[in-house]
Amino acid sequence: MARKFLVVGNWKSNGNVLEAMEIVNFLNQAQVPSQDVVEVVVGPKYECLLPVKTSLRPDFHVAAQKGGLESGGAFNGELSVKTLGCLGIQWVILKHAEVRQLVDKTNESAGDRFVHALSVGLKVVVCVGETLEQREAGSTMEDVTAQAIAIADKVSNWDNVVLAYEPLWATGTGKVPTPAQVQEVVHELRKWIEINISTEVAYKTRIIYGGSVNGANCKEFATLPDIDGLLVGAASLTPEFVDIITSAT
Ligand code: G2H
Repeated sequence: MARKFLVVGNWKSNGNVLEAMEIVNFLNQAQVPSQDVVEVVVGPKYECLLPVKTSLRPDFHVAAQKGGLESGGAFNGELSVKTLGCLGIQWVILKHAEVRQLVDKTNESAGDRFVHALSVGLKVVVCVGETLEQREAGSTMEDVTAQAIAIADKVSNWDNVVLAYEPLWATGTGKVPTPAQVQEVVHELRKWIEINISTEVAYKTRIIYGGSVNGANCKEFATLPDIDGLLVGAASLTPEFVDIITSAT
């Protein structure tokens, strides 16, 4: 089965409920390819999850931007995966580049969240990517595969895992890698999966690209041979996102 193109809009901590509803309004009216061709997911911040989930068209899905505690308890302010399930949320984004830089700094730190999310059937987008220093030092693949190893150590079934290659230096910065740079890393990552996990997992696991994607550059990333979708930050807050959804077709 071919890998279905996936477009994830990561709204980060932007906006309030009213602004989220404005985005929902233009998404609900958008003419986009059917969900058999392109899968669309949007990730509002926590307080917007339920309003967005209840108002968004049913062929688009909603992701939390964190969540991974198994259930309730004395974890002030944390989100449990069971709560996400009750809200009808089917996706979670973990280890986003900015989270990796500021909060969950080690490769291993999202491990339990990851396991809990998968155990309740959530689909997980997990981000990997190098810093500018690592790229300049020539250790990009070493760093990306170290992050992939920390994920692979926790996963036995890859059906609900999407990897996002998200170079830290291109995230929220407006700095854009060349398509060739993205293809090179993603191709190597898929090869690594094939050698270290299995050919089947390498073939079926979607790897998407994130980092300053916009309406003008989306097509050149969307059409790369090893890219199965896009993770979009700033541009997912604007109607440009609709062009990005259609970029693979
Ligand atoms: C980075 C992306 C999505 P931006 O992957 O989080 O953000 O498109 O703003 O760089």
